[in-house]
Amino acid sequence: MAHQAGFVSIIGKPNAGKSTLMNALVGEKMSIITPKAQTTRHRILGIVNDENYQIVFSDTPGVIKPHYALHESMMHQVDGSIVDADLILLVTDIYEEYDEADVLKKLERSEAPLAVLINKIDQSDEETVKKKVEFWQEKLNPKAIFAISALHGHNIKAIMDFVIGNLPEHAPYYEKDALTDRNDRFFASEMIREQVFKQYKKEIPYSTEVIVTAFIEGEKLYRISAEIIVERDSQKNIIIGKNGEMLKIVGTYARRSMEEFFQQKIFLEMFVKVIPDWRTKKNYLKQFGYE
Ligand code: GDP
Ligand code: K
Ligand code: MG
Repeated sequence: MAHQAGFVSIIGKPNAGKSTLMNALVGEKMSIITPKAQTTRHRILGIVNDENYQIVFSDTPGVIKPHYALHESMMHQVDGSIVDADLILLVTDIYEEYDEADVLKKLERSEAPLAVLINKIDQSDEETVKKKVEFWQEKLNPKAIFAISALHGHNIKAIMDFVIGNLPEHAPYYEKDALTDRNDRFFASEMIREQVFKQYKKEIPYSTEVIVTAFIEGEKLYRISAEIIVERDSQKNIIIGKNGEMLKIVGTYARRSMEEFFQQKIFLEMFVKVIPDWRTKKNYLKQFGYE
């Protein structure tokens, strides 16, 4: 049998469950997940390898209207992932509303086979699911519609079968033991950012970037240094907290995630730095890896 390989883009609105789905499909925690919108800022690849196929899933930021330069970069990545796709999985929260202006417009430009995934059916009932299936049938007439729960792993197998059934014949794009295109530093910074999203309120997570400045793989432990970058002094004080308590909490949880992910003991040190309005400045965005 000829080898199959292809790019599968996971798109949808913020909080639909894209990152949860990607992790369920790949079986590893590649993408950070929080209840807040716009947690995912970069396109992240998760690769599933088998003797006969290689599926390259691509988790993307949620589709939004750009308000500042960082958002523009995020939407650029969504557009790119639609153009490159051999297959598209549109994830929708069963209770979210759709109109022509959002994701649908972006999909019109693609000829790739599309499956609509109606997610979070664990929070719903049969009647609502049936109505949503009809809605999507009417709206997009996709190749397949699945009612799923990414969180509980419901119908993940059906999606995998659909993907494999529609994957083009192609040589592998990546090494057959590759899990992702991202390096260890990226995952380390994402695990800190996940805690920033979980531990702080309001604009703090959106004003924060995390850069890993050192990643030293010792025999007994990894030494990781990171900068937490915020936009103002007041935010720096909030990040650190009274007597450094908040930063300590972030560090403890991030370190635990890293120890699980890397299967190594981790020594983590973090510094908080202010770069005024970094989100709106193209030179900083470029430096932080947003194209
Ligand atoms: P993304 O912004 O589209 O990447 O969404 P996330 O994967 O970050 O998930 C957003 C929130 O929805 C998180 O709190 C998830 O735990 C939750 N979530 C994702 N899938 C499901 C699901 O199938 N059922 C329920 N009840 N919650 C889910
Ligand atoms: K989210
Ligand atoms: Mg996400």
